[in-house]
Amino acid sequence: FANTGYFKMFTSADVQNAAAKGDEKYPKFPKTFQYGTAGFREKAEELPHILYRMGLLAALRSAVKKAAIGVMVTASHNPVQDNGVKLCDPQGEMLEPAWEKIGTELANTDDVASYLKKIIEDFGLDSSKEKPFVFVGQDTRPSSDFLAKAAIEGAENLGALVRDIGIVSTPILHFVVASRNASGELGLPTEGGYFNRISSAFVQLKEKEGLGRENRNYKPEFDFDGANGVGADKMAQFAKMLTEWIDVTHFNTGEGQLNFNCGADFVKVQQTKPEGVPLTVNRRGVSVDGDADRIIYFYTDSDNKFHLLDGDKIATLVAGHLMELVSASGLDIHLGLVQTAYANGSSTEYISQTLKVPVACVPTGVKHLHHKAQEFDVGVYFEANGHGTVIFSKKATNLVRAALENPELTQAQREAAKKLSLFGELINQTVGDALSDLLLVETILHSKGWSVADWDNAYTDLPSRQLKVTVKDRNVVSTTDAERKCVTPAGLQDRIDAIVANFPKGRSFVRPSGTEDVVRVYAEAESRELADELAKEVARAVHDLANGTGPAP
Ligand code: G16
Repeated sequence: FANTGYFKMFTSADVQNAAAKGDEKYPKFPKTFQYGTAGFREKAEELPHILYRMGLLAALRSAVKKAAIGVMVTASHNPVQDNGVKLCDPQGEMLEPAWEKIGTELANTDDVASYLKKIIEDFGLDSSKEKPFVFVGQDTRPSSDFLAKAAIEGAENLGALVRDIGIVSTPILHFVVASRNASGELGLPTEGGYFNRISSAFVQLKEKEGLGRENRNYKPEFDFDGANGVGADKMAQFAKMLTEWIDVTHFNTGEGQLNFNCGADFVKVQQTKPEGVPLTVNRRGVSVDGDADRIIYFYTDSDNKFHLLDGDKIATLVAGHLMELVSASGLDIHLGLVQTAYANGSSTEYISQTLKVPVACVPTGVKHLHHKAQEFDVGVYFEANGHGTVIFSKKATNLVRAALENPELTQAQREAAKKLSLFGELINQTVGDALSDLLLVETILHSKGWSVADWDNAYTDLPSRQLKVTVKDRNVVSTTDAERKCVTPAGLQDRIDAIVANFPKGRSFVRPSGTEDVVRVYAEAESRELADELAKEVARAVHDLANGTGPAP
């Protein structure tokens, strides 16, 4: 190795030592674990060995990719007693599926040293020029600190350099990883770098519009529900930086229990306002989830009717606005939108028929949406639960960049291109980011001069209902066709079809959750009562045919 710059890494002794230390300090919890929709999610006390092993895995992944990797300790929307861990790949994207399998095997093996040696051999990792580099972030759960330390120990015991960035939202961790690997393109790879990049783009967009704080029906005031999690503190930081433009009243800032009767998942699933936020007619409310990667808007009208503006509404607002800018710029950029089976039927119709934007449907999980969105020049993707973002391809970014300097374009075309470029900075393109999405929505509403009701009126959602059914083993339910059809247990899809046929505008599907030990049921129909009834009947069918536990729905 003399003068080559290479040094020996992951020697047999290092690996043996790292595995032995883990086995001793973090013994395996007797259960089979699986890397699910968003990593491992379990009761916190079952997780220490998983965290240690994911630290080991992150070190190896970093060595394979020759880039920094992220480890986020969070269970996001789950209750406070749960926790979890997900790994983030070099460009801030979710861990590659082939490595989810490796993660699952490493989590369950009884012989960690042999398994690590196999990865090292398979990927030829015995020497390197650089040490592995791992960022570790955590949410505000009481168990997160201990679990983050286990991950740090795992990574360090395999020789990685670790930067512990403390309590951050999941999207901040993703941004920092992407930024560290982007050689300065995204600014500083720190939390400060994140705040500066996004708030600076926000202010520049506002100044470009030249409209002042208010514009027609748009007012800068809104209520913010932080789900008693990390989003509360991070929103407070944005609010402080942007007082000239937004006027935020903060609720659920940590005084109550995380995600309990508040937060984006609660508001979306229960279709009601979060506890703690006062009811003020026609005032915008915003809820984020426990790690601030999902966002939901809501308001109550003068007839006391609650309105939810979920990921579908955000996707349509954003796609519509970006389409306008693309056509004003005259650039050859194709925009597409990605949804999941949870997308309200009305939203899909509005997107394809009115906005004339191509729509794709993929299985639940940001990784699937992100991947599909990469097929478009500009890909907008949102799950109905409020998890989503926009990604600009290299082609779109280069076209926009070139347009800024192109003297052959009109002033109006260059202005549109400049706005597109600023949107590319305002948006955290690595992953769904509640706070970046919030500033994106506020920018568009402001520019259009819309109140929350104006936005809501673009199209009317079909009433929908989601239920959870607890069963003996949720994996007996399997699906196909982007989760819209169920393959097993035998007979369940036929039952669902027969039930749905009795409901005008009825649609329903079931799927095993990847983050909770339940089977999820989704239903929509012509009226609220019918949607509720459809969901209940389908839930009963699941309970009957998939070994439901507890009383039938
Ligand atoms: C995670 C995933 C989302 C998914 C949600 C629910 O969100 O990142 O893509 O929609 O879980 O998944 P499931 O229905 O499989 O339980 P979060 O915000 O909890 O990380």
